[in-house]
Amino acid sequence: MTSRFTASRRITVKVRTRSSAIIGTICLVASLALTTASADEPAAPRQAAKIALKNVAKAQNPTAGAAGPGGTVWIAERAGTVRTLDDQGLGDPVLDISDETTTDGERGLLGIAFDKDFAHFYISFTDLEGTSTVDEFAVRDGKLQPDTRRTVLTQSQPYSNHNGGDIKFGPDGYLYIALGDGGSGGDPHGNGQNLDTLLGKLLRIDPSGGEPYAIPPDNPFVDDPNAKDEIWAYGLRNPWRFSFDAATGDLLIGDVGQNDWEEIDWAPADSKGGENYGWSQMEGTHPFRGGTEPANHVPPVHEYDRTNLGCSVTGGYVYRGDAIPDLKGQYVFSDYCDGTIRSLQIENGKVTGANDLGVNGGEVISFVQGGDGELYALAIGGTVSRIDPA
Ligand SMILES: [Ca+2]
Repeated sequence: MTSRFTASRRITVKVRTRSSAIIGTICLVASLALTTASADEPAAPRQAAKIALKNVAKAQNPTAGAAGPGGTVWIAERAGTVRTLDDQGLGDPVLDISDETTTDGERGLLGIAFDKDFAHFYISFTDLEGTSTVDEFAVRDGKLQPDTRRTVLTQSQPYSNHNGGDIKFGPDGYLYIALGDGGSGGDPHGNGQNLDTLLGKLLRIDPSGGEPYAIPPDNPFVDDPNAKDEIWAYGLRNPWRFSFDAATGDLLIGDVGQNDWEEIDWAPADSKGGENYGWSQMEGTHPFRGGTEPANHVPPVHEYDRTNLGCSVTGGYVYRGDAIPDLKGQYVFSDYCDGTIRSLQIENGKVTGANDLGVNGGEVISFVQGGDGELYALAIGGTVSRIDPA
């Protein structure tokens, strides 16, 4: 089991060879399909976009980020600070909770998010007991209002790892919260498949609809007395980073594997929720330790093994910026242990192309989508890079 924050980077000279072989196979299949191509055939895979990483700032162990008001990008630092990136670089902290969190295990300040119109700001962190915590601040004139801070949701953690921690607002205006299976290894408590715990789940709540929050009435398990009402999707191990496609609303989750398989999960924008992504009966598309595939298992849209491609997937975003036309509509992601920036072309929930974008972002811990749709890669060592055209 690889700890997200301590794994050393591996040298991966075989990556390009392997990726080219995959792309070659896909191209062959696509060209054979051309003879019978019709409107509902998947689009032919595109060539890899040419990108470069532009170093725009140095942060202190950045873990997460969010598009902020006024074209800014807000960066969360693991030890508990939040700083704002603008044309002048990274400013002084606008928030400091460093006396309320620790950085042991996989703990720290792990996620930040704004709601629509930047009215509220949310932080996701582990507290001094390791409890996953989501707090809210009101935002006025682009500034946090410290005296409005309140705790929205907490979840105690049996172990220091697999906290998940990402938070994002969906296109439906609800707050989604990713929680890992609670940790250790192999999901010893069976949390992934247990609908009576928030661990190993993607949650969906309405933080403005009640105190401390309301349950959206169409959440998938509200009528099931044996399931937590907050649950949107389950069977997740450590959904460290997830995102919604800014154009389509589709959901993409990077779920970190146990020993063998890293996976990207996908759900369409019109999903009613309730997806079972399989953990810990399944690791990717493979039964885990003799597990039985659940009848409702939603397999990953993409998985990769750990022989050369990494050991801890870092979920990213579907690129919807303007700077790199060839990258438009492609899902950009990486791996913490490998650092290569990669992209997937996804059509109707099927991967139709996979590219190695030929640049390495170091220990890529997270991606951030700016308000203009451009993407940033965060390396835990501190580098904040914008993904630019080459
Ligand atoms: Ca899975």
